[in-house]
Amino acid sequence: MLSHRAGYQLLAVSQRLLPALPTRGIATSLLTSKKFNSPLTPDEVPRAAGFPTMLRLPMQSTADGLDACFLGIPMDNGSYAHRTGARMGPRQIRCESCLLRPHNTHTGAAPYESLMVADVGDVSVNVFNIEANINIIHQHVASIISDGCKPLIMGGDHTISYPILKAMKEKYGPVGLVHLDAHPDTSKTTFGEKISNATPFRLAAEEGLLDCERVVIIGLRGSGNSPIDYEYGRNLGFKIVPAKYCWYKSMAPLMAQVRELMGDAPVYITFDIDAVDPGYAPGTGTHEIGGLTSIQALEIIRGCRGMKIVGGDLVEVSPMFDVQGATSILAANFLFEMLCVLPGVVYKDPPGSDFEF
Ligand SMILES: [Mn+2]
Repeated sequence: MLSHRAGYQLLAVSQRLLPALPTRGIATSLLTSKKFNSPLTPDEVPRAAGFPTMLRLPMQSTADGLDACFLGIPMDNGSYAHRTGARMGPRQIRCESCLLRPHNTHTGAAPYESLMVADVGDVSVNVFNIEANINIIHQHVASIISDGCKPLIMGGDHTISYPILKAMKEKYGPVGLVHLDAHPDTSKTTFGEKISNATPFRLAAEEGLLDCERVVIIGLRGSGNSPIDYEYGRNLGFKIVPAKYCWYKSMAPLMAQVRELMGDAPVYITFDIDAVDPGYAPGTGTHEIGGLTSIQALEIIRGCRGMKIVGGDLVEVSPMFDVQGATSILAANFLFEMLCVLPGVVYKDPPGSDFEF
């Protein structure tokens, strides 16, 4: 497995070749006494250089010593969409994530001064066998969370949330769920099969993986298979927020209510990129018009601050249908925002506006 050491070597080489460059103490802090991992900055190594780890973080093969990690699950053989390709999501999100910087200037979050974070690579999935993948993903995630590391997971199609939630339930008990999606993903079967990206939350509910009264689905819309597509979850206690109730509004008041509902118990975030309008997120399999804006999605993730978040995923980015990487850049930003709301992240005063309006 490739290590971040290569990045350090690049750094050392560049500083030998360019001694006049201001170093601002970066080299010594990175190589010696840094308490937490830091992403490479473009002052050290240009964005187009080096290995494209998530957010330019160091890479390691296990979650040892980590408070949080980024994990890829490049699986799309559970996809029910006619536009597949989400297996390429983790790779493209990592590539586009090289744009991001370490501080969340707009919320004040300083995740790399608060948590030990790294990219722990990808789950080696079986490209032919969905049932095998359920076990592979379950066991892999279980090993990552065994010491309390909080995984932020890049899909992959939405099937992956089912085995992830199996691992979460074993560690934390039934979890609350903040679920952003155009679709409820609670179908009984697809093509007679019980496991697909249309069924993960029915399976999770059937197996007791969810604290159903603390499940909130935001962004539902589009044509349906029946007039009662949303009723399966609702009958179990899921809270439903169809997209039309979000139109023209800030999500901050909604999230205040969601935080109250979630209380102090564990919460998992699952974010299907198709919750966002295809105008912002074209690179996905199942477009539905009238979706959330990128601003509303930010408000929802930022509104999760204060919850006992134990992990999250962002799924269904399909780079082949992406326009100039826009969806992957959006996904990279949303995953960074999820990192920023994990418990323990320190916040500093963000810059205000000089006008109130
Ligand atoms: Mn979904």
